[in-house]
Amino acid sequence: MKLTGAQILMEVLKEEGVDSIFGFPGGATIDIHDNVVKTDMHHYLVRHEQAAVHAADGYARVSGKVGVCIVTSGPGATNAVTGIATAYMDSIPLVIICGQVPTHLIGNDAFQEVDIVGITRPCTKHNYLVPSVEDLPRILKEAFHIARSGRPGPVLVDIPKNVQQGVTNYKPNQKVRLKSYNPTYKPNAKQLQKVVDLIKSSKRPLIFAGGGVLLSKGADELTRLARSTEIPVTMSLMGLGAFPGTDPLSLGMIGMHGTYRANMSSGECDLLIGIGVRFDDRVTGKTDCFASQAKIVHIDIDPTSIRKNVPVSVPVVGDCKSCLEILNTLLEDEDLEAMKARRRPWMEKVETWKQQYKLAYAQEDEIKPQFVVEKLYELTHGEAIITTEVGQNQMWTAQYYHFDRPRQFVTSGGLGTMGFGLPAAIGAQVAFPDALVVDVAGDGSIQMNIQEMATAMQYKLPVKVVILNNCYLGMVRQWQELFYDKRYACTGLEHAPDFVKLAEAYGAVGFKATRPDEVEAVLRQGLETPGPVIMDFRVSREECVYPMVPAGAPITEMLLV
Ligand SMILES: Cc1ncc(C[n+]2csc(CCOP(=O)(O)OP(=O)(O)O)c2C)c(N)n1
Repeated sequence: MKLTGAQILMEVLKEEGVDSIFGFPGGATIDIHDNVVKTDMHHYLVRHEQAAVHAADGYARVSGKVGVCIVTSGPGATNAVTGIATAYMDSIPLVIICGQVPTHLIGNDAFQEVDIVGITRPCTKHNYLVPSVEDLPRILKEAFHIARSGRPGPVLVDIPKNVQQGVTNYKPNQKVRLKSYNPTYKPNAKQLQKVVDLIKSSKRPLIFAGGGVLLSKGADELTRLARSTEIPVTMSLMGLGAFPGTDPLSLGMIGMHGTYRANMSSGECDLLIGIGVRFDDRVTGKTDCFASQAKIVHIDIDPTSIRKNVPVSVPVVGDCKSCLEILNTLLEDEDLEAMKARRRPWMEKVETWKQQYKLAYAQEDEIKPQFVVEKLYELTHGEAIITTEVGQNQMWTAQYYHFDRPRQFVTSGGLGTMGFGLPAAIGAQVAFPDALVVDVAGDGSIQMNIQEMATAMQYKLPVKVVILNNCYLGMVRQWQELFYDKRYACTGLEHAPDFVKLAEAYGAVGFKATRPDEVEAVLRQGLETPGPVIMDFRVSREECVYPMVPAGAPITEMLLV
């Protein structure tokens, strides 16, 4: 059948099962947007392109599907870059469709022309400038395939206007043939046998799980492995939810703001099994000292991430879920009871660390931010989908909201993008319209994409925003307090909008709490009020996130209060 480029795009999106698209139009996408509204797909018009990408990203993180967004050429495309880099760092599958000036104008400084393929080369898994309408179906199919397979990531497709308008013969459901791209899903059995041998001989093992476990949908297999062998589990920020946070074997988050027990365990374990992790510097601290007594096993689908940051004794390249399945099967033949008995002293030690330093704060006259997150956890029974902005709000959420299931916690881990949380919450709410979706925000970050309240209102997406309002760029202020003699350079946010009135200006509802005894009532009201809500909690201004490992120090050297 003969179709235009824009029509072909719709056909491929339908074939790929796309039901929701986030976008912002321009001259270079008029043909595409004109066709989107002729389909059954829902298009969500955001107020800024960065938000379109974050919303598609939030949608992808909670649903496990590929997120899709459409932005126009030039400023539309450059506005999208932060969102693309955010998804790239966290390995989130996205297809970003960009409008581009007609092919004959490319390279001529045409109106709203920018080399977005060049700009995004280092922050996309792959990207394409579509040279002709004949190439479009193949490229689109490849884009989806690359985005979701192997280590997932964002793929950008830049489509010139004449390609959108050009006509060609379209054959549905074309097969993808990419000779040079073959991710290794199936692990090497011998390597996994080595892992089993190490588990058998280890006296002090520790599992370190990351976002790769969630991306591979391997959380159940991880839980089985940990429970059958009774190995304690710590998680990276991106891995929270890969293993139930309330399980007795969970040590919580590791790293710069990790728990005492997790960080100490990593320092003293003799075997560290890293699964779907990057060994990011926020996790390892001083790398020479990280897990220095341990043999390190690294299981990952991306061979290039293995040995990138830490030395590894046993590398295993493969899909995390498949690797965990095989490990579980191999372990069925082992004497697990004897193994557990040998490790009793280790488990006792871990338990002592657990009791020695619990996450703690003192709720006094002012509202403590930790108290707000704890109450939120209590009132939502730990069941909400939580997104965060970036900063202290993000770390307190990671520490005090205990994530028991996969894809419940949505946060910008790798890039640490302020302004991520609200649009990501919108995307998550689109994926799960009936779920309670809450963005925990700082007063700084929320102002980076607050305009998306309008999007939430327009599409009746009842996201709730909890602002931990300390009138500071709190996380930076914390560093200034601890390492710069309290010189709070450029971090004061004394002038802020009245968030209650701002909510109302968007047609939403706002609440404010200034005293600890108001926290519960405001949360209850806010969560029960239909539609989008902003809750402004005036929290203790100079509260710090603890534990904290100073940058570059070993992670066992924590500042505890
Ligand atoms: C786009 C962007 N700009 C700057 C930063 C650096 N940064 C990291 S945390 C932080 C402070 C965030 O302040 P706020 O949103 O008020 O949250 P709080 O730390 O107070 O909870 C800043 C400025 C960043 N992560 N992202």
